[in-house]
This record gives sequence, C-alpha cells and structure tokens, in this order.
Amino acid sequence: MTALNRITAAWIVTVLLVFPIAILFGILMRLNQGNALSLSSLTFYALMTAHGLLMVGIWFSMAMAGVSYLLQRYVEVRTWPITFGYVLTLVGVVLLLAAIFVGGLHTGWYFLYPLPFYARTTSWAPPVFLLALASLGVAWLVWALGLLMAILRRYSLGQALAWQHLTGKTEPETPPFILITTTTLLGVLPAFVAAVVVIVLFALEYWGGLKQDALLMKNLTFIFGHTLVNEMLYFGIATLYELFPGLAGKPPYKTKPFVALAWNLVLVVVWTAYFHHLYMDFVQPVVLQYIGQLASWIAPIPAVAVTTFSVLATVYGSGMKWWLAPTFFFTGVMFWIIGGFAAILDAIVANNFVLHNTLWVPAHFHTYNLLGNVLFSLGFITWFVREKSGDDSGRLYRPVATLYLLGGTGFVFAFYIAGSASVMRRVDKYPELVSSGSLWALIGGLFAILVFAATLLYVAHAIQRCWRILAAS
Ligand code: HEM
Ligand SMILES: [Cu+2]
Repeated sequence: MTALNRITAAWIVTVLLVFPIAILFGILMRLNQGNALSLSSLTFYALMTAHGLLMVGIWFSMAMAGVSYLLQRYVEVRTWPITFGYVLTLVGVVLLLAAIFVGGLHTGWYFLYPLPFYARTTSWAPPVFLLALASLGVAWLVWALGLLMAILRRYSLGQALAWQHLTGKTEPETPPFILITTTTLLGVLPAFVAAVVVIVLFALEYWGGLKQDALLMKNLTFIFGHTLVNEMLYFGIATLYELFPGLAGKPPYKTKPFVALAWNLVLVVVWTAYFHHLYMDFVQPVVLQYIGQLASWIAPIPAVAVTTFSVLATVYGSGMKWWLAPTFFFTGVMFWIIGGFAAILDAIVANNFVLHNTLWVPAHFHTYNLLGNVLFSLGFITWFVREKSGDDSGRLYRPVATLYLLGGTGFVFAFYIAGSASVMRRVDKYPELVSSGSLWALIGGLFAILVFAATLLYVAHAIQRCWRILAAS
C-alpha cells in the first residue's frame, strides 16, 4: 500500500468524522432559529463560527486531497507536503476548537476586524485563534506549493496553463486536470499571502497596540476568504474532469482552445471578484465596485459553461450506469449552476442593496457547497473506495442519494425563501418584523436532518473501508 493511498485514506477518515459533527452544529442553529430549541446567544455564535470554519476547512482539505491523489497520473507526487499539511491542519483545528469552545471566541467564520478582539469571553482566545489560522495557512501553503512544484517539474508554466492550446496547437498536450489544478493552485497563493498579512496586522494590534485600518483589514480578509472558498470549488471541478468521462465509459477530456481560454480567464479574474463583499462599504473606491461586479460575472461563467457543456455531452448517449460516484458528480454540477446563478444575482450592486447579509447569502453558498463541492469530493471518495476495496456502495445508492438530495434541496430552499423575504443572516432568534424566518428555519432544520441521516449511512460505509486501507499498511 503506497504512502499516497495511506494519506488519502487518512484525509477521508478525518474529513468524514468531522462532517456529521459540523452538520449537527448547523441543525442546532436552524432549530434554535425555529424556536424548537433555546440556546444562549453565545452558544449559537460559537456553533456558527465552528460550523463555518470546520466546513470550509474540511472541504478545502478534501478537495486538495483528491487532487493530490489524482495528480500521480501525470507527475511524480511526493507525499511529505500532503502529510505536513495534514498534521498542521489537525493542529490548527484543535487550536481553533479550543479558542471557540473554551476561549469563547464567536466571531463568525471570516472573523472580520475588529471582532476577534471583542467577540470572546477570555483574554487568550484571540492569540490562540491567530495561531490556529497561522497553522492552517502554513499547512495549506506548503501543501499547495508542493503540488505546484510537482507539476512544474514535468511541465513548463506556459504548458501547465495550456498556453500552446490557446493558439490551437495540440502538442504537447496539457490534460484539463493539469490546467485546472495549476490555475487553482496559483489562484490560492495570494489568498494565503493575504492571510499571513492579516494575521500579522492583528498581532501588531493585539501585542503592539497599533490600530489597524478597518477597510484594509476587510479587503485582506476577503481576498483570503472569498478566494479560498471560490478556489476549493475549482479543485472539485478538476477532480470531476479527471474522473467523470471514465465513469461514463468515455475517453478522457482534451484541452480545447476555449477550455484553455476559460480557465486562464478564471485565473486572473478570480482575484478581483472578492470586491463584491465590499459593495456596502461606501469608502471603498468606486472603481473597485465596478471591477468587482464585472469579475463576479466573468469568474464563474466560463468555468460553469464549459463544465456543464462537457458533462452533458458526456452523459448524452453514454449508457452511463448510475451509481453513487457519477450521481454525486452530475448532481454537483447541476446545483453548482443554480447556486452560481443565485450568487451572481447577489453580486450585482443594485440587488446587493436588498440581499446583502440576508439568508440569500447562506442560500447560495450552501447550494454550491453542500450540493456542489461536497458532492464532488464525495464523488472522489466513492470512486477511491471502489478502487481500493472493490465495493461500489450499491446498497447505499438509493437511500443516500434520495435522502441527501431531497434533504439538501429542502434545506437550501428554506434559506432562499427566507432570504427573499429579507430575513437577515447570522441572527440567533428572529425579531417580530421577520417572524416568517422562524417557520422557514424549522422547515430547513427538518430537511437538514434528512441530510444528516444520509451522511451517517455514507460515512459509516466509507470510513470502514478507508480504515481497512490504513490498517493494512
Ligand atoms: C446539512 C448541512 C448543513 C446545515 C444544516 C448547515 C446550517 C447552517 C446554518 C443554520 C448556518 C447559519 C445561517 C445564518 O443564520 O446565518 C450556516 C452557516 C454557514 N455554513 Fe452551513 N450548513 C450545512 C452545510 C454546510 C456546508 C457543507 C458548508 C461548506 C462549506 C457550510 C458552510 C457554512 C458557512 C461558511 C456558514 C457561515 C458562517 C458564518 O456566517 O460565519 N455549511 N450553516
Ligand atoms: Cu465572494
């Protein structure tokens, strides 16, 4: 059993152990908003912070782990950066949970300045939190650089970005997987740099009393936060490009000129899309608001269009045998389109006046995470489990697919309805003015319990088999 199999199995076991816990936090929040429970505000915000950070952390890591495994098809992958990433991520998560559940930190997942200094119950929570973030940042930076170097040992930068295909040349060939992985790895690097800078600035204020500029801090925070969650979706897409045609019994995808163009465009545009988080900040230079709106349109559209087209063309007339892996990939793409469309609506300045910080926001990002990116990773995991154990989880197909998709759809639908009724996000109990929010919270919570049930069934299956891979080595 190779080291790469082992570390991949370790990632799967870890991520799948944390996932149901993080879902449970989400259900508790929804039931609290639906008045079926009565948590203290502090507990609610601690759960919210832990839920958001854990979810983003595990699914970013799992997307990277899937890509790391598949990369060995094209280049020599060294396992040490992945193992390093694994260990430091665990350290980061433990520190994070300590800061939240012992230190009383409850800033929300993107810890907007100056919240870490105030939203806490102990004096040591902010430094431990900063340490946790630093640990995660270093873990993922080293891991990402390791993968990038592995690619650049085999391909030149221009080849890895498929520049030769832009002009219609077919040789040397850059597989779409290499192209998307490279653009995504390059894409996350500025996010990690911004994270380091923001941590240092927080530290300067905490220990040195040096007041920071709130607008600068907000920009840096969203270069990090937005870019991280945006790019993790593209790692999932890379995995899909690599595995989906094979699942349909078709030859691998090739990098056509428009595919090369789409992803090169994504590479540069993705860095400026984050401005859409600052539309309500009137002190932000106006030109950046225009750039933000344009970039928010341009960043997802080429990728979505090309991917949707490829996936539909693959399925059409393929006689695809539908089991969990292709079902996860296919439905993931469909919900990605829906969630992406809902996100673009919100990223239009005029709409943002109405939708800003309403439940429309969790509505769209849960659509392309819970029903998009997570499904891409689950598709990879299901494929990996079958490769290694021969078990295609056939028994689970109907119950898991039905409960997860039905529950997930109902859960996000409740967010959309409440969001369009202007119910605000990040509130533990709804005031009279938006009391319809409570009903939709309850409905959303009940649907989420279906997702939880599907997850438990699936997790028990996959962990057992990955555990055997670990134990056999
Ligand atoms: C069935 C599964 C899930 C449930 C029940 C759930 C529930 C929730 C709830 C109730 C909130 C707070 C919404 C508000 O009132 O503002 C929330 C926020 C959030 N969720 Fe989920 N969620 C689920 C899955 C996921 C997944 C898969 C991700 C993956 C990235 C995710 C990431 C987040 C993030 C980033 C936030 C924002 C936290 C913040 O505002 O600081 N969730 N979720
Ligand atoms: Cu964003």
